[in-house]
Amino acid sequence: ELLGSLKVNQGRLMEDIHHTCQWGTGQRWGEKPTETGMSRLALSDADKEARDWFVKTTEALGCQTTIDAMGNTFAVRPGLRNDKPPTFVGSHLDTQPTGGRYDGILGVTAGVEMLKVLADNWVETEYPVGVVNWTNEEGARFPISMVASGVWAGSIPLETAHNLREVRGPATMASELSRIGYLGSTPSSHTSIPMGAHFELHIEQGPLLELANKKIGVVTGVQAYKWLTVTVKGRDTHTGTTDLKSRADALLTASKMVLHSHKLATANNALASTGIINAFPGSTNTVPGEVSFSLDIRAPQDETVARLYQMVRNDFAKIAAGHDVLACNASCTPGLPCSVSITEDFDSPATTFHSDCVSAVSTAAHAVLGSGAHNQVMQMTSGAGHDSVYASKRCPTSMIFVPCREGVSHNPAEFCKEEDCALGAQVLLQSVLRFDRL
Ligand code: HGY
Ligand code: MN
Ligand code: MN
Ligand code: MN
Repeated sequence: ELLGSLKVNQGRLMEDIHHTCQWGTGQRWGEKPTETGMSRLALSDADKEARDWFVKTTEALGCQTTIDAMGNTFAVRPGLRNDKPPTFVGSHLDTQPTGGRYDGILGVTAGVEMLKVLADNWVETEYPVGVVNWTNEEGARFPISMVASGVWAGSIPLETAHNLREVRGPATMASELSRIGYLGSTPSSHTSIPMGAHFELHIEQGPLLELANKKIGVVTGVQAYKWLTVTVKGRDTHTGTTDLKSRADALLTASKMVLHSHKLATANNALASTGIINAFPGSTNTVPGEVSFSLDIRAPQDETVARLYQMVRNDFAKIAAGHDVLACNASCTPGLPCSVSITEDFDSPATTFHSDCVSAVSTAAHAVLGSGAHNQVMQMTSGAGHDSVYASKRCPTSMIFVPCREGVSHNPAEFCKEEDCALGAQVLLQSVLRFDRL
């Protein structure tokens, strides 16, 4: 019937992706731009440009846009009836400092493409549909990932998010939101901006679809993850006059902790990653007296993350106190004890998406792929966090994955084939239209 015949326009979708990527090409924290990479940090000038494009484009497509107190931007296209909250498509326009062109960007531009298809075909949906650009999904510049959808869902206090300082400078989210003109007056809350459902198209960012030779991932949930900041304190001393046993070397101690967290993750079928490490004072000839580092721990089950967190707390205290947890004192000189403190920056329990949305995606994928669907579609959970995690706390939610080359993401080499972008957008469009009918 009509809805099934609606087709996304692949060329137009790719044009929007590459057009919007002119803002933030590959500036690695100030390094030289690269031709394909992206560095569109949340609330940067480049992010403002992309946001302005989103508002202008969706308003030209007949949407009413609302900006909330976290800069989340909701574009809503009215339906024939408006006595039900909109079915939303959402994702994010901010990227990692050395990211790619598809993570987040594909989801938002596919939402815009959905609006274009509806407009081209004069379709009037039963209920309103919407597209949302969530602020700072990455948590790269302001170190809580999915923070703005977290505020909208009522899981993160607005104050905490507004006062969040950027990892490499003095700006806060509130100061940057107002600087770029996206500190909206509408409260950032699901009660002010309710959603009937939330669908998100995203690249998988891992290798599973490609390895299984599948085209569409029907995402049933997201694994659990927790972000910690570990601070180790020792004593600044002279590198030329302090012998090894008299040092309280904070960086050496922190390095043992990073290695140990990897051993714990290996033993518990989990992931542990350190992406940021700062050594003070940061001088070649001063043994560092203070080090802080990030620790991102993830696992499919909450209890595994909780168990790992407990082991990290226990074992890091022992390592700081000088206990030979890593059994390396036989070959290296144990120094003086350090102290350690661990702050929990973020915690996202494992998420299960709603079966009615998962089945809307699955039905749409089979309708789009036709007879070949059974060996091109697979159900899976997400290793990466997404705004759909928080959306799912307040409305039926599911996600659609498409493969990306070698599963590489958070890297300028991130790549998704044009036909896969379009296929994902087609399944997204059909998922929304089917859900609109439910
Ligand atoms: O960290 C994540 O998984 C997501 O990219 N914010
Ligand atoms: Mn993303
Ligand atoms: Mn990402
Ligand atoms: Mn000196």
